Amino acid sequence: MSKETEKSNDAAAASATGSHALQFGTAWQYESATEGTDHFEIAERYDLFVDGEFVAPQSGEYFATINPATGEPLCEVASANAADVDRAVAAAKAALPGWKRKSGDERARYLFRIARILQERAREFACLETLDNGKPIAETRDVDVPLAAQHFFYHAGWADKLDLLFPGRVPVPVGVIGQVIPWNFPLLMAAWKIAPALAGGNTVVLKPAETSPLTALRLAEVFQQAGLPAGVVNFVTGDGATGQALVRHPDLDKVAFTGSTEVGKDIQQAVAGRGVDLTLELGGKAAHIVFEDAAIDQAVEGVVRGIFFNQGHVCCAGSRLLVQESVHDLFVRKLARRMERIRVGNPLDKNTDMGAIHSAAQLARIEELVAAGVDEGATLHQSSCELPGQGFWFAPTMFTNVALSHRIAREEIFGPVLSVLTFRTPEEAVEKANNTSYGLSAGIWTDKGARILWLADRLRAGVVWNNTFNRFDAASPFGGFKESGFGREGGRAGMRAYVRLQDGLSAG
Ligand code: TAP
Repeated sequence: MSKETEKSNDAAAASATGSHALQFGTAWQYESATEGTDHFEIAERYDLFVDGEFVAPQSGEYFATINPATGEPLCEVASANAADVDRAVAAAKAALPGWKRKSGDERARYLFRIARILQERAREFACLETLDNGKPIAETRDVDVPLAAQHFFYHAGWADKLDLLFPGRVPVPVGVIGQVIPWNFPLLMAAWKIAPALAGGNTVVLKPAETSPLTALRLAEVFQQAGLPAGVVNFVTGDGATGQALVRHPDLDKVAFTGSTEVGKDIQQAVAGRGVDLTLELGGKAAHIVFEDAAIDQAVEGVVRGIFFNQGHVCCAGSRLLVQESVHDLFVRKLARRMERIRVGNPLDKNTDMGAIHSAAQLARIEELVAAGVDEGATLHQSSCELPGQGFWFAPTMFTNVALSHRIAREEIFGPVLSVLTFRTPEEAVEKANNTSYGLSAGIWTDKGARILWLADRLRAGVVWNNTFNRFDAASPFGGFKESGFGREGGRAGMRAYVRLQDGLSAG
């Protein structure tokens, strides 16, 4: 047996037993009962992706990326300093004239090709995302990767129809775009940012989050495979300092950021007065409102999806449940019973519902806020599930007897923790739902269509889901009000953020 086969068999056995022993630079096997076996490699070390190739960082520094399910390092990744960022921006700037000269039809063909390759390599991407992020394979396989491919398909469709999007105006590219993304949907957030930028004729430098860079680097391989011209997309990996250097670079025409409200405010100051376009997709504390006339069992499922999907590491998570007082006890009883059935464990197991908390730092933040909830007098309910001994884990958690003033009702926990409040009238539901500095999303469960319209009109949230939650589509714009940011991603509104509109008349 070759060394490689030996390693991959060890990895497969480890994943099957739930003990993911792993070394740097290993090979992985993902076995599916119905679809055969996939095999892919994780290199020992990844460089920056600049001007169409992988290059060693001028910083000479690398950092480890960790598998959250084990706490063990997966591999090393280059840390870009200001000089590396400068090189990447220079590559994007040099590539801009050639890329924006291409016809919309030509740009569309690249995007279609990228989307198709992503689909062909879907299982490899799903496994890699699960290993680097900790989220369950059922989610990376059914949500993250298909939606990432959908974003490239969708924006390929716009690339040659921009004139139809903006009738009477002439859409032109913004220019060189600096993009910074978080760790909770690493591949999907990269797709949300890159696809519209390329469709609009812009070039890109993107910084993935320090703790989840691997699928962006593999996306770079897809771009090579698709023959995307050198420099059109560049990836600089690193920590917050790399992000700071990027958003402050003088040659950017636009910054697009997804992440925390705190960092969003810092970026707003950094770009102020520079004539740089800015879009911010920030945090949230969504109200999920359940009326007594709702289909209660379906609403319970919706609430579970709203807060426990992706371990609650979701900006639009339904983290504040507002339930009508008359059905509160029944609803909480059903929810507590349902929480017991959430399977928490090995993210590579297809039957797992909830995977690992993404990092030790995020786990510490969740623990701190849960302790604050207990101290402030809310009642804690936790699933009795057994948590693995290694890695970062937190059980599905719910608080009842929560007051609006409690930290768990105000601050974004970004974990599998639900705060339950009550209301009596629709007016009170709206008042409580809007009593937050955030305004990203909200959900409504009721049998009455008129009530949905009445509430949706009054909720200060960029996205309002009705009798469903956490549904995404490339054609549907996504973004926030208030401290959840501005600008939209997806749909026509998302495309608008990646073009500037000129007016002009031609002679004759
Ligand atoms: P942040 O700590 O804000 O980090 C986001 C990204 O910014 C990371 O790549 C980070 O690098 C980088 N960064 C950190 N400091 C920076 C600075 N001063 N200048 C430029 N870049 C900087 O957020 P996070 O913890 O990764 O993600 C969770 C947050 O993202 C939550 O608040 C969540 O609600 C929000 N989020 C929002 C959305 C939408 S669409 N609204 C979607 C997903 C997540 P490092 O990671 O390397 O430090």
